[in-house]
Amino acid sequence: MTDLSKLEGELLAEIAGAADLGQLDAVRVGAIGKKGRISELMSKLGSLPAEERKAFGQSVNTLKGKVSDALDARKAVLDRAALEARLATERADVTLPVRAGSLLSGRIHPVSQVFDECVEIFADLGFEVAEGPDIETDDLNFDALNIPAEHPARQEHDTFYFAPKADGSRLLLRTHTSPVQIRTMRSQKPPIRIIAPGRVYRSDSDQTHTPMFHQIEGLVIDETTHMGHLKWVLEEFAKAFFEVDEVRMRFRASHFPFTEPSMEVDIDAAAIGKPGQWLEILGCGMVHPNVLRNCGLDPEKYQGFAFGMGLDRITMLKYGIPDLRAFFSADLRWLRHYGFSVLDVPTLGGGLSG
Ligand code: 2NM
Repeated sequence: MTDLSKLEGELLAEIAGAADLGQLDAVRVGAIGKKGRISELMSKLGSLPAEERKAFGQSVNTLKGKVSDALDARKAVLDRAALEARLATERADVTLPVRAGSLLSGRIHPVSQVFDECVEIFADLGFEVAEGPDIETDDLNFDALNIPAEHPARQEHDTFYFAPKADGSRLLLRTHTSPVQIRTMRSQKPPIRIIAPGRVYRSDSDQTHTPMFHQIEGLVIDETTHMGHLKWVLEEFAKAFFEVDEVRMRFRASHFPFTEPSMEVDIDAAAIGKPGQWLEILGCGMVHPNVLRNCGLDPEKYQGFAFGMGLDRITMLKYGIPDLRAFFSADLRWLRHYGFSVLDVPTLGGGLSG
């Protein structure tokens, strides 16, 4: 028994004296490791006379418990000290200015900036962002949208087709982001509130058209969604996007196969400091009953609106960029002039464009 209390005193002193986690682990192995001093005592148990075995075993177990507790307590103290030491060396002065480097010299492309601004505005209005592939089927890009094979819009869209497959079907580069709306209507139940921003492709190239450009389309489907909702959403968008308190808008009757009625929307250029002119910014309408049916939605129960606008065009309008082709020229001087700081993330609270 005196041996055990002596051992206890020694081990507790070693534990208290361990200066770091490495030393403490060495003490642990020496005490309760496989060949540690307490484990050795346990292995001697078998050689004791039966009447001593129980009491001795209990004493060794009590000792082991005390030593384990002391090891745990010391480990907690040393862990804490190690963490404090690490935190002291990793302290950062957040008041220092940003270090010159790629974060400061890099620039966000104006189209990317406008893309992010639109996502921010529509997210605030309760829209989710939906995405889909750039390569689509005839069905999703045209048929489902009430644009049948011989419809003139099919030619107007100047589609880039891939070589036909053995079964005659062919893939294409999407000419608008509407296939994303079709995919969403076919896979989700209303209410639906989405925007679909992304790249689109048309075989068309001149001063004001590039074969790849960017669109943002929107879709709202519910049981009572009407044109008042459409006009309100577009007005809220236009005010937020052009960062003005009021914007005059004009809705002109138009025609798209996928909406009825269809409208084109102009804004008073006063919004960009050039009063007295109307600028076309988007197309919209109430989703055609055929489109709803093509997506498995009952047009007697559901209705909604959709809109589409060219991001490149509204980027030029908002930021006064005169030449569309410079967008894709990868000219660093142009990007330094028209680009945005990486750190200037557009938010409604902090101002969209900084
Ligand atoms: C536009 C104009 C009007 C449109 C319609 C749909 C869908 F899938 F719901 F039918 N998506 N986008 C739409 C409507 C697009 O772009 C000028």
